[in-house]
Amino acid sequence: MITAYIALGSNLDNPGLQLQRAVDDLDSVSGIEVTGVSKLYISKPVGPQDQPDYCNAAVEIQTNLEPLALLDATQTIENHHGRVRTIRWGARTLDLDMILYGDQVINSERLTVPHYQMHVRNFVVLPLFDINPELTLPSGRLLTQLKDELGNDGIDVMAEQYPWL
Ligand code: A4P
Ligand code: MG
Repeated sequence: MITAYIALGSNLDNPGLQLQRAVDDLDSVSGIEVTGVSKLYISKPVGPQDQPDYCNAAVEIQTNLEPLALLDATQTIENHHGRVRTIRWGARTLDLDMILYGDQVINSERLTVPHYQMHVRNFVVLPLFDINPELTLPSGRLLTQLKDELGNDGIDVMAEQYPWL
């Protein structure tokens, strides 16, 4: 079993509920068990500003799926949530990003892990910190250090304890 971390984001069609359902969807995949869930956050959009605020969260999972099989599973869930891919960084019903997969570094056509934007996004780092404040990245950097650097600009807690709603 590998411990992996998935970041969740949504800013369309009842975002909080989209994320709550996505946690349950992930847990019901064969080969994935959700073992930690962050607080639920609301955050200002990064990228195009003419879109609604986002709900963001993260989960810790134990999985026996290989990285690409895990990506297939998360993309299937995105599609079931009515995800339509149009504008880069544009509005979406559900975005599931693989942030960490054990301590592996992956650079393939379909997959970059750790996620290439994680160290500039407090809406990814704060939820991970809720679940595992001791986390160390494959590079050796401490999550707690990233969290201090990024601060709390543009992000607030919406709900503390899962189930959030
Ligand atoms: N891909 C490569 N690495 C990964 C990975 N680690 N996890 C590939 C998931 N996918 C990965 O993703 C495009 C391709 O990236 C996939 O087909 C996969 O093979 P996508 O989800 O289809 O496209 P996207 O989400 O529009 O692009 P991208 O770059 O993933 O966008 P982001 O970075 O997810 O940005 N503001 C706030 N406040 N909160 C947010 O959650 N999210 C975004 C989306 C913008 N602004 C935001 C938020
Ligand atoms: Mg994405």
